[in-house]
Amino acid sequence: MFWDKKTECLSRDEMTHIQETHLKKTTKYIFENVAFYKQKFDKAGLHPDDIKGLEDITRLPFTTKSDLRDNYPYGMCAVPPSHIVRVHASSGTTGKPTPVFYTAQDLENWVNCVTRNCCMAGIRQIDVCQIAFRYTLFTGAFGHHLGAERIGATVIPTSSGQTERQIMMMQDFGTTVLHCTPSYAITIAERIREMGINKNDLSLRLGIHGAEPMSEELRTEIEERLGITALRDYGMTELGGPGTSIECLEKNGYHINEDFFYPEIIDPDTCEPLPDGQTGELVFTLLQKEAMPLIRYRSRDITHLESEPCGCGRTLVRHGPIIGRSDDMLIVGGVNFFPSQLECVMLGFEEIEPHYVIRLKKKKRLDHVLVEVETAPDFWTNAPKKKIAELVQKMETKVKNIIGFSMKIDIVEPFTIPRSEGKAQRVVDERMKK
Ligand code: DLL
Repeated sequence: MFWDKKTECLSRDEMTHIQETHLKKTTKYIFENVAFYKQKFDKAGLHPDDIKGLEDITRLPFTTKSDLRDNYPYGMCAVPPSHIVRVHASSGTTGKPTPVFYTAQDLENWVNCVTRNCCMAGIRQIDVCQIAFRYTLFTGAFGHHLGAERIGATVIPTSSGQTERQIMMMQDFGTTVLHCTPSYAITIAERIREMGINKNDLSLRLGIHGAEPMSEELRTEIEERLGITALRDYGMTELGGPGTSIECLEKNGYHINEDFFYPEIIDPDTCEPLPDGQTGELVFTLLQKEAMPLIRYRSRDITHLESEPCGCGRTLVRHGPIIGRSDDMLIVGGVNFFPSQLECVMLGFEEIEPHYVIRLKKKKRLDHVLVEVETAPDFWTNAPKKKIAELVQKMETKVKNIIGFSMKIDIVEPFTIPRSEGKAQRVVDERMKK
C-alpha cells in the first residue's frame, strides 16, 4: 500500500530534479534567513549561486549538534518565533535539550512523511494503533500518532509505562499495531507471558519499532514472542522525529523520504563522501524545512546506502540498519566495537534473554568489559551450575572470535536487569571512576 505512489516510485532523474530544485531554494533561504549559515558561507567564500546541482552539495559546510547547542534556543531558526506552531526536543537527560521547531507547513510535511511510512509498514484504516512511545517533548509518540490518524486508523495514545494497563487496552480494544521502542516491546512481551496471556488471544499483527537499534536477533525475539511482524523505523529530533525512513515489508533496508531528506554517507574521520554500499556516517540535508532547515547535518549514525530496486516497487533509496554511532562506538583496549555487534552474538544463544548491560571497567590501567546478561527463567532454575558455566565459556569464546578481544560474561538472575519503557541504557562506562 502506498500513500503517495507517484513520489515514492519516481525515476532517478525525476527525484534528482526535485532534490536539486529544493537544494538550491534551501541554500538561498538559509543564507538570507539564518545568521549562522550566512557567516559560515561568508567564511568559506561561498554564495548560494555556487550551488547549481546536487554534485555541489559537498561545497556546503556540515552542521553539528554542537552548532545547535551554541545557538540555543532560536539561533538556527529561519522564521520569527511567532511563526512556530510546535516545539519538540531531544530526549537527553543532561544539560539543555536540543529543540526542533515546526511551522504549520512543517507539521503538514511531517504528517505526510509519517503517513507514507505507516502505509509502507502496512497500516490500514481498519487498524487499531497503540502508541506506546512516550508523549513528551520526544517526537516519537506525536509523529506516529499523526501518521496513523491521517490513515484513519483508530489511535490509542497510551504513552509508555503502566505495562499491565497497556496489555489490558490491547485486549479490550483489539490493538493490531504496537508502536514503541524495541526494548519496550520486549518488556511488554515479558509481562504478557507473566500474566499468563496467550499471544494468540491478542489481535496484534504488526510492531513499528524505532528510536534505538533492533538487531535481527532482537527482531526475531519480538516477532516470536508477540506473534507479529516487527519493522524498524528511523528518525531523529533534529530532523523532525520519525518520518525520515522506515523498512517496508521486504525488510531489506529503510526507504528514505528523499524529497525531504537528502542523504549522504561520509567517512566520520575525514568527512569525505563515500560511495553507495560503503559504511560510514549518515548525513542529511533537510530540503523543505521552513522553521529550522539544516544542511549536511551529521547524524553520527553509522550505516550504508543501497539503491538497487526493492521488491516493494519503491524507488526511494534505502539505508541499512544503524550499526552504531560514530560517537558511542566503544573503544576498548584499542579495539572498536558497537553494542549492537555484541547483542547479535549473545542473542544467537537460545538460552539468553534480550536483557543485558555492558560495563566498561579499568583494572590496573587496562580496559575490561563485563557483560551482565539474563537467561530464560526456566534455564536459570533448572540448569545445573556446570551447564551455566559451559554456556558462559561458549559465549566468551564466540565473543572473542567475532569481536576480537575477551570480555567477561556474567549470567545474572532473571528480572534483575532494569526493564526499559523507552530507550534502553545498555552501556555503563565505569572507567573514569576512582
Ligand atoms: O529517536 C526519533 C524517533 C522516534 C525515531 C520514534 C523513530 C521512532 P532522538 O531521541 O533524537 O529521536 O534519537 C535519535 O536515535 O540518531 C539514532 O542514533 C537512534 N535511532 C533512532 N531510530 C533508530 C533505529 C528519535 N531505527 C537517535 N535504529 C538517532 C537505530 C535509531 N537507532
